[in-house]
Amino acid sequence: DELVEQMQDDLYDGLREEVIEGTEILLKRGWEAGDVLTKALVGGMTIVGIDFRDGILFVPEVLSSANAMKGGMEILRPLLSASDGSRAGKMVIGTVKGDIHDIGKNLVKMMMEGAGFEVIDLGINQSAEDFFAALEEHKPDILGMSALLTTTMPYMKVVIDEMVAQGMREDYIVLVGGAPLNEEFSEAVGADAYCRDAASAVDIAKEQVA
Ligand code: B1M
Repeated sequence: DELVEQMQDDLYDGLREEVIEGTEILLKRGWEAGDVLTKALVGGMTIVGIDFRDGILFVPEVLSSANAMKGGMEILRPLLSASDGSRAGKMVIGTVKGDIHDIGKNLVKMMMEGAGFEVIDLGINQSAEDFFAALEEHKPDILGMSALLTTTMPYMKVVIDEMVAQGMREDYIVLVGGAPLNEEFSEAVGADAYCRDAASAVDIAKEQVA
């Protein structure tokens, strides 16, 4: 599709208004919100990621792309989080200490809300103490942690070890996610499950809470 390619280019170039407009046009053409998200937005960000890795794009450019992607996500948000009002469960989620990537986490939040979960989003750069304060306050079923860096993902183990030490590990389902993680890692740090993407986070959360 030509428009999808154009949107991926616009996302690459950090053109927020154009990405918003493209999102609106695809929806008007009858596209499902989830398809606009994966094909146009996530697809575009994947290309950005490759050129970022290869030193073709730098932080300021990637920030503009992230900002453009968030513009599109704002349009999709009400469609993806059109909850049926039922309460599937409660989740506290945040990106771990030292890590400021939040697009994936925001997506998980949106899709979980769409599936009827109540989600308390702590934001980025969350320490174990921050997580514990939120668990204490909100008493969720699930603790979700996100990490996008190989240097920050070990912090998930710090949080989980501390939960064990404080005798509260069994009180929560711990789900982890982020591009550099895998099932093996999730098991090694003592999480209940690894979530490959936002859709599988929803499936796994439903399964685990039931
Ligand atoms: Co960063 N960055 N970045 N970056 N960045 C990566 C992660 C990187 C892979 C790029 C690369 O080199 N190819 C690389 C990490 C390499 C590594 O660790 N081995 C990297 C680097 C190196 C860095 C900096 C260190 C660069 C620098 O400063 N020199 C720096 C670190 C800053 C910090 O955190 N301390 C940095 C900064 C940034 C920006 C600020 C410019 C920007 C972030 C903006 C923002 O988030 N607001 C940015 C971006 C955008 C990226 C890439 C290009 C895209 C990430 C993204 O949003 N993907 C990324 C390359 C890549 O991943 N291909 C990269 C789209 C998103 C929908 O996917 O986040 O994977 P994702 O989330 C998915 C799943 O993983 C899962 O579901 C989501 C939806 O399907 N999921 C969960 C995620 N979290 C979950 C939690 C759950 C469940 C599922 O809980 C239950």
